[in-house]
Amino acid sequence: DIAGPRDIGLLGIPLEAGGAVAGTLMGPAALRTAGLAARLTGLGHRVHDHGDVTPETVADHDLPAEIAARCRSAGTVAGFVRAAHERALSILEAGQMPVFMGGDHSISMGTVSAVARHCAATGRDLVLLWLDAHADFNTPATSPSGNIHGMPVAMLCGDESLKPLLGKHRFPPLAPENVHLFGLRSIDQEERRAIALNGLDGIDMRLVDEFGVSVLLRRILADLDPARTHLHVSLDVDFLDPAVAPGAGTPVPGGATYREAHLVMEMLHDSGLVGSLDIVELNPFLDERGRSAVVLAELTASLFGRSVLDRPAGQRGIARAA
Ligand code: 5AB
Ligand code: MN
Ligand code: MN
Ligand code: MN
Repeated sequence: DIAGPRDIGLLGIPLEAGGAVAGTLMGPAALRTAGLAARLTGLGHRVHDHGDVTPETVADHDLPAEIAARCRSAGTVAGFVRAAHERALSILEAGQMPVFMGGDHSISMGTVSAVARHCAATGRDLVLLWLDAHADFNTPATSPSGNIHGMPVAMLCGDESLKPLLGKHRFPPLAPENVHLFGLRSIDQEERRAIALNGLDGIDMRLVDEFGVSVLLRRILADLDPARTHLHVSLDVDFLDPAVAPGAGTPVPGGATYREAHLVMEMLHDSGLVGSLDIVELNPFLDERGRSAVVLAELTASLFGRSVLDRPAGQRGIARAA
């Protein structure tokens, strides 16, 4: 039953080297302080907090010259990505539903690649919902900033130049048609070309304004077979409007409202498709009195079944009906 209790595995990945603004290393601590675990146990779930990952030590010069030269702090990022990948895999293998607490968005190179491995081993199709103002589809060759948190989607879709960040680990790259970028409002020129070329599904804020989040999300969910699909949700704090969540290092105006974001989470819960979640880019140093951390904890609770009123099964099904 999609409304039933689950075993949830929390994992903190306190990485900030993938972005330009320091502070996301405090993300896991802020989410814990915002009461994430208690909110989930309050909904009847069992929560296992696995603590924070201990990064491996990787030197920049142990990485290919292209990465070391064009990406900021590549060794540090690689160390976290590899450790996150291993820890993620063991949480998945233990049968828990992982909630990965970043850390900047480069942690997803480790978490989602582990989910992809797990899906391949268990015969399920991985679909990625990327809730973000940005596409994060840059590569070392196209990135205007050299910040690795702008590159995880390219890496997960199989970009060869980024593969070495994961070290010895191998994973099946995501099919671009199974990647849904949702909330877009800031894309770089070459990135935009690459998205079209590779056939990713991009949903920008113009579409959200014209059709609303519910129609657009339903269109994605309606195509997915619940028996086969593992949906991974990667929630970047800058998906939200900066007025709702100021704790973001790369804020972009015109983001999702509090209510739009909650509706997305509620519909995702009702779909019964979600198998794993990243909560990333929260920068408590830029936040206002913990507001953004609390919003993210509340959104996570909605994803795990919090609702204002009980919803009869028939009404829940609306979320996936075409
Ligand atoms: B985030 C930018 N496209 O590549 C780049 O916050 C920003 O994880 C990336 O979405 C933002 O540096 C990365 C300009
Ligand atoms: Mn991002
Ligand atoms: Mn972003
Ligand atoms: Mn960011």
